[in-house]
Amino acid sequence: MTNRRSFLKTAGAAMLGAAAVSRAAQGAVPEAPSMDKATTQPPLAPAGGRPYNPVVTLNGWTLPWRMKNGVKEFHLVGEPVVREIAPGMKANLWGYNGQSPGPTIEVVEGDKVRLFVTNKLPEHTTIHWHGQRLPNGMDGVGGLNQPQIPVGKTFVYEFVAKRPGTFMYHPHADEMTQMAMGMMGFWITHPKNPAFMKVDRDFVFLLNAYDIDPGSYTPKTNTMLDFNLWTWNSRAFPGIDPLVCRLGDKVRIRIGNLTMTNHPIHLHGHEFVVTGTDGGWTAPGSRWPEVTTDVAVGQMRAIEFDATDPGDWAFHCHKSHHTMNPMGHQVPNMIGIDHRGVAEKILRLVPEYMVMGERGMADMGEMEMPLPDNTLPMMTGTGPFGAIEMGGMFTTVKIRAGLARNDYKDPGWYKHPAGTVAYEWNGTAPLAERVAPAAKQRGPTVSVRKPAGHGKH
Ligand SMILES: [Cu+2]
Repeated sequence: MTNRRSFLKTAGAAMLGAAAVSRAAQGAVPEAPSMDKATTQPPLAPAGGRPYNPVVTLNGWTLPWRMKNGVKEFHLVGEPVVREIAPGMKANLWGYNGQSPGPTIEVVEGDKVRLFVTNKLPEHTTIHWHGQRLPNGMDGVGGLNQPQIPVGKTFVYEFVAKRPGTFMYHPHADEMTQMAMGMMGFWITHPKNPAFMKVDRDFVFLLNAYDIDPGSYTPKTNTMLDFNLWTWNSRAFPGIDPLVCRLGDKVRIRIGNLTMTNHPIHLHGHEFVVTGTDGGWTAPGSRWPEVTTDVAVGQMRAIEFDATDPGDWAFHCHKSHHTMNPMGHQVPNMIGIDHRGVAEKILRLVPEYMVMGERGMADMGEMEMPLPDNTLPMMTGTGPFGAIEMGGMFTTVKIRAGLARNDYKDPGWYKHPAGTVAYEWNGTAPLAERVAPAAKQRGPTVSVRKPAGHGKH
């Protein structure tokens, strides 16, 4: 058995940290597979090495590897990519191997791992292996742990995947620009014992955010907080695939946050426990049931639940602006405003002016308003009952009986058993009582005109 010392001896250039590979070593660089699809790819069953239960990357894929003299070798290529954010919108991003985020890396606890990183960006870069235990010179902080990887060069990172758990990778060089452009990926180190913490379905995705003006394609990389596209693995609803689960499955979802704010992630219809954090698995006695868990900036969380109830369950960030797409966040609140006087004047100047918002913004979910090219509507998506009125960080967990073990295909909308859907009351409704004194205390009431049929209040 090779110990770590002899492993590093075989690593050649990597003994000095992540150094440029020699020309001789270049010939030995494994091929770098590339992905041209933005849809969820089936889990990649291990072709060799220690057995493990592969994960499913939401709207992503796992990078194939090769075994060379007992070392798992991967090849990541940092490069400009075009990513479909949702049907109807593409973005010019930077990513790895054809997509942003990059492919998920899957290894097993104790694996010796060698990662070739080729820089095809217009500026230098590095990769930091977020959360890993590794030699300091492999940690990827440009200038601190290694020289940055120059344009056109390939560097080698080499370490033993010591700790099983959930990790991320991203540049630590011109970080603000490179992460705002989409350079990031997921890393899973599976436990040596495949029976440990075994689940039936194991989904992974990153939380990321972009600021792309309606009608444009390239993120504004200097934005600090006011992003307008809130995405999971660089996809926005309705572009995020459903997480398809078989009824009765034990399900894990791992989430990493590489945005500039926290995201309270909320699952409908089921309670879950947080079984994993940045530092590894939580002790069973430390877990408590939740339906929402906050994933702070730079954190990873693994949640687990039993898929006990069939249906299409909403799964989303609970910040309501994070379940909207770019248009309309600057619109003033028009609820209760009588537009008519001003609308007449505006219509003389702008004949196509549309009065909206006086009853709320739900009209936005249904209307077909002309949008600039390459722009997603603010509230969108259509379900079996009509407009879903969502965007951004929203999708569904679809739980169905009778799926095959490895079936992740979208089963379509849930067919509700008769008598299990909320329904309209057709009997007499009691009149709402009005409390006159309280209204008086609030000062003079405003007279609001409602469209015909809604009465006058
Ligand atoms: Cu959020």
